[in-house]
Order: sequence, then C-alpha cells, then structure tokens
Amino acid sequence: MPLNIKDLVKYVEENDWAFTQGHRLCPGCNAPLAAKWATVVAKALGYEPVVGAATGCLEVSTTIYPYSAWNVPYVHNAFENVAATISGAESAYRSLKNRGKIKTDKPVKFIAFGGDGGTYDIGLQSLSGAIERGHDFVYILYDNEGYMNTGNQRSGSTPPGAETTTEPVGKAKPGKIQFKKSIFDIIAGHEGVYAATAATSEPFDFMAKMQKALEFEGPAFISILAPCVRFWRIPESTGPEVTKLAVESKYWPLVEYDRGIYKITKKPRTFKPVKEYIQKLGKYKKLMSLYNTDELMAEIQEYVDAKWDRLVALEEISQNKPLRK
Ligand SMILES: Cc1ncc(C[n+]2csc(CCOP(=O)(O)OP(=O)(O)O)c2C)c(N)n1
Repeated sequence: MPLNIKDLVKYVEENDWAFTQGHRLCPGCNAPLAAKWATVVAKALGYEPVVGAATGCLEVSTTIYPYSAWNVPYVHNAFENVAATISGAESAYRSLKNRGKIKTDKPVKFIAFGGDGGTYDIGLQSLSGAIERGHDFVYILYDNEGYMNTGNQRSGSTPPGAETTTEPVGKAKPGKIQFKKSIFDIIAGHEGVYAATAATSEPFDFMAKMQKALEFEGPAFISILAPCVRFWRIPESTGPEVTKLAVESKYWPLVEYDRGIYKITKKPRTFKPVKEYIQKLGKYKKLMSLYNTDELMAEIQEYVDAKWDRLVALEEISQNKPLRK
C-alpha cells in the first residue's frame, strides 16, 4: 500500500528523525530535503536504515566530528566508493541474517547518498558494479549540477553554458560546451534495476518513488534535482520553485524505469518555455549577457523538446514490448 500523507505526519509526530537538525548545510540548500524525505519514508515503512554518503556537501556538512546529524547507523566514505561500501555492508547483513545472527526483526535497508560529482563521474564505476551485482540497496543522487563543496567546478552533470570556475563563460568560449550526461539512461542501461528522476518541488512524487525503491528487491536509484542556491545564484528560498519550472519546461522530466519499462510520472498539460527556467538562474547570466539569447533559447528548446519526444516513444515501445516476460 502506498504511504499516504496521514501516515507520514503520524510518523513525524511520534518518532525520532533519522536525519535530524543541526547539520551545517547552507541555508536554502536542497540536498537535506532529499536526505530527510528518503529516511522518513524508510522509517515510516518500518525499515531500519543504514546510511552511507560519498564525500560532498551532504557528507561533510552533516558529520563534522564530534557531531552527526544522522540518528541511524552511518558509514563514512571517500568520494568514489559509497556504492562499494554499501554493497559490502548489504552482503554482510545478508550473510549474518542467513546464519541467524541478526537480532532485529525489522528489515534493514541500505541507503547511499551521493552528489553529481560523486555519482556521474568519480563514483560511477563502483555504482555500476554494485547495480550489476544486484545488491539490494537504494542510491539517492542529489544533483546540483556541479562540484559545489569545493567551490563550483564543472561535473559531468553541469549543463552547457552554466558558469563554473573550471569552465568560465567568456567571449572566447561559452563555458562548458559538452552535453549534460544522462545518468538516468546510464543507470537504466543496467536493466535489472529500478531507476527514477525526482525534483525538490515534488515531495510526494519523490516519496512514492522512494517507497518503490525500498520495496524493489534489488538495486534502486533515484536522482533528484536539488539546486545549490549559492552557485546557481538564486535566492535562498527558491530551490523548489526553480525545480518546478525545470519539470514543467521539459528540462527535467519526471520518469521511472522498472526492469525494462519506462513511465513518465508527470505529464504537464501545458509546458512552460525552457527560457523561463534558464532565466531564473544566475549561473546563466553571463552567458546571456555575452551571447544572442534568442538563438540560445531556441537551441535549448529544440533540445529539450527532442529529449521529451524520445522519452514518450520509449515509454510506448517499452510498455508494448517488455524485455522479459
Ligand atoms: C578522490 C577525491 N578527489 C577530490 C576530492 C575533493 N572533493 C571533496 S568533495 C568534492 C566535490 C563533490 O561534488 P559532488 O559530488 O557534486 O557533491 P556536492 O559537493 O556538490 O554536494 C571534491 C572535489 C576528494 N575528496 N576525493
């Protein structure tokens, strides 16, 4: 049964949070929303979460010795190996459980968090291995489109034209020119996996996907668009407002993949022009001041329209022709 809002409110009123107050993330940061929502769903469903996070803002700002914002078992990790650590812990748990050495009756669930630097780039190998081996874990990628903890360097997730310190926008070059990798497609390419995208503007969509991810027997992955207000150069309170526009403009479609089948989970009745999203973000300001905005916007619009149409086609084909019966 899907969790409803009443269950969640009851849970929050009666229980300790798994991810508590006292962390030192910036005011307005969207990463803690993912951490809070994911662990609330896990606990409200009766799981005992065991958490690990790759080095990144979420990790370094929530575990500053001698303090911790985590009220559940938490494994410290390097930048590149959270999926390997969590898959090892999950294997150990399975083995101990089989030998009757686990005392709790509650099912334990292994949850890894990583930023886009730690997931699209430096931790991709360990994540791919853990998924391919079929470990039972949930990986949450909070995507802020750059290496923010170290001061806004470009990552494989940074979209073209966004201002970063390693790909500055100037007259010689309009910042990063490469595509933003589609991590969702990379993960879905492992096939025996549950994968989904989410946005901080859509907590209930995220929580429904988190429930599916937890109940999925095997590897599950959710990538949530979670702005860094500091380096996206947006007002502190506007992260979710901005991701709403990303969803409504086709920049960030909400979609899921379940062992071969794609489903778009939100189809806006009317779409907003992608220009409305881009123009809200200070990280594109320089690009727009130096280059022809109309041409750029037309190019980006064409790109997101094409991506959306491909997704609609994939949804139809995959539902009519499943990979396995
Ligand atoms: C192997 C390695 N290289 C570089 C670093 C330095 N470092 C720590 S966090 C970080 C950026 C993390 O970026 P991301 O994963 O996107 O998370 P965010 O900081 O944006 O939350 C870097 C480069 C490191 N800790 N380990």
